[in-house]
Amino acid sequence: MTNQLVIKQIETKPFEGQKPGTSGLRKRVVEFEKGLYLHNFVQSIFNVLGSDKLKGSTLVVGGDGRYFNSQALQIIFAIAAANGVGKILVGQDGLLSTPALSAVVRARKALGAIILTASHNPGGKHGDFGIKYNVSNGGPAPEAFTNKIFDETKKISVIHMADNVRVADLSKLGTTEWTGFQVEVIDSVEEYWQLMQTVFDMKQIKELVARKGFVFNFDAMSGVTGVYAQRIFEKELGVAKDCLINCVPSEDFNGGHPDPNLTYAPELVKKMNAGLFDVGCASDGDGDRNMVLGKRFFVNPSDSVAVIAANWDAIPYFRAAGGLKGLARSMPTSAALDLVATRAMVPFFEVPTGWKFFGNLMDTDQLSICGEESFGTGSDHIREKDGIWAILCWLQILAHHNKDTTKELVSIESIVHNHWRKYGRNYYSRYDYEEVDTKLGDEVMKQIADTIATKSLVGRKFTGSDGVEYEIASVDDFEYKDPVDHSVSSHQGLRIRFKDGSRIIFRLSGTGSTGATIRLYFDKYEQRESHLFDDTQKHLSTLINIALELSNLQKITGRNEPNVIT
Ligand code: VG1
Ligand code: CO
Repeated sequence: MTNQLVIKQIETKPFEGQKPGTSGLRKRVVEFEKGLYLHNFVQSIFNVLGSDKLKGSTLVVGGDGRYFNSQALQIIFAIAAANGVGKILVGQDGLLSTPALSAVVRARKALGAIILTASHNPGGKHGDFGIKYNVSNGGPAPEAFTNKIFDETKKISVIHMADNVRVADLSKLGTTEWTGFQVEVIDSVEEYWQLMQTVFDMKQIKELVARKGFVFNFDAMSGVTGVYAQRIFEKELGVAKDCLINCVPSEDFNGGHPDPNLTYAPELVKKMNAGLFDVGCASDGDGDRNMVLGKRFFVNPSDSVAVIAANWDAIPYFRAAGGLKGLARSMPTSAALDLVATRAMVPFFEVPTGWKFFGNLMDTDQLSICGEESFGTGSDHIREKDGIWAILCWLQILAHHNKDTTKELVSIESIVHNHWRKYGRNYYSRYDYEEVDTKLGDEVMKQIADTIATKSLVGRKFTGSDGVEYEIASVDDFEYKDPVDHSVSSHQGLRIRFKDGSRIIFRLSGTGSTGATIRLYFDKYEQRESHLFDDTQKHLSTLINIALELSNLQKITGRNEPNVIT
């Protein structure tokens, strides 16, 4: 006989500020630990879904293993049971990378998923925690849905929760049952690995890995992808164990900042700069971001998606699909991908920041490959960006260019250089000013928004130290109308565009948990062969100076330098 559910109604009061940002609700752990804070948000998700949809439904749940993951999972199980959910699929040890979770939702035709992660934000007791709802296509809930969740959090008064639902051991695969409700612990990697085998030619990648003298290194940054790397890179593809670093998921990411960029992945960057390996890769806490490095060479994420798109025919998945359906990038991402779309003569889309904006295009077969400058790359094999997939893409492209193993290795650097020679190069950089006082952050944005609103900037000319003249062609506040559901998203970034196509963009981050993070993005196209290999910061210095002058950022915030330069 199975256990009857013992369901209780718990009275609650709204918490302020439970508004999901770019990618779910992210706050300090101490916030989430406050009384019914998490309960309120979870019940609000279920209130939006409604009892009809929930009855007997399947939900996928998992997280990146950060502090509070295990407690949060048990709370979610108990609330789900009381709200009529029929089955929960949870990753072993509570772990599922964001892309793997998306894959499981699609493979199992689940109603949706709850992801527990604050992605690249630090974890641990004093770090961040986060929660995000994904819908039945496996992708992040659209804005209309997250707005409804927020509305519910403002009026919530009762939580439905089962008193006797607890899964004693999340490390053991298998099902625990109650009457009308079950929790199945699934292998965190298996279904994702099944999918990856339909996307790539694993045999070819395996041969590259085995190539004499070829060295590949992967840094999981103590996030969830350690589990995936051990299974996929080591067990399936034969990468040596000591080439996988920080591959044991840790509650506080070993005190690190699990953000795969030049600042926060110093161990790998140092080794790559020393020329120790041919390929070095890293991914973030929840496994949806990726960084790719060649020997002494950094692949800018905006270039990365462009090169993958230009080399689609190296990847079996796109060959099977008959080529590219379309390409897309987030607005602040460099325009390198646009050039690939033009040459390939496929539809191209520019969407606001955040992966949720790609979903509709993929669901309507208009989009194959997309990316964001923030180390996010993906395709329509799932509905999230996918770190391991991006790395496998690069390995496949390398394998494709190195079929003749008797010749010298065609390196990542040479593949990118050839890409620039063919398409021209978008010099690109992003400056992040983190944890700025919220008021000051708003002031910077207001000042630039006001200037933009007057349009007085149009026609203004600046001359750089190199004598090159920059003339402002247009200024606006980016607004996006979804071509599929026609929903409108406003205030998605302030843009200054120049006559030569160069761009400066100002945006406030929507993923931080404290203060404001101001992001400045710079993009400049260069076609002259003699200028294809300049230093990025030097090449962009005029644009950078224009941005700082127009925004008054340094004076208002008192910050002379950004925290992170990408
Ligand atoms: C950042 C990135 C954005 C990305 C988002 C979620 O958002 O800029 O491109 O989609 O993080 O990524 P924001 O609002 O802070 O600029 V993740 O890996 O944190 O889920
Ligand atoms: Co992430």
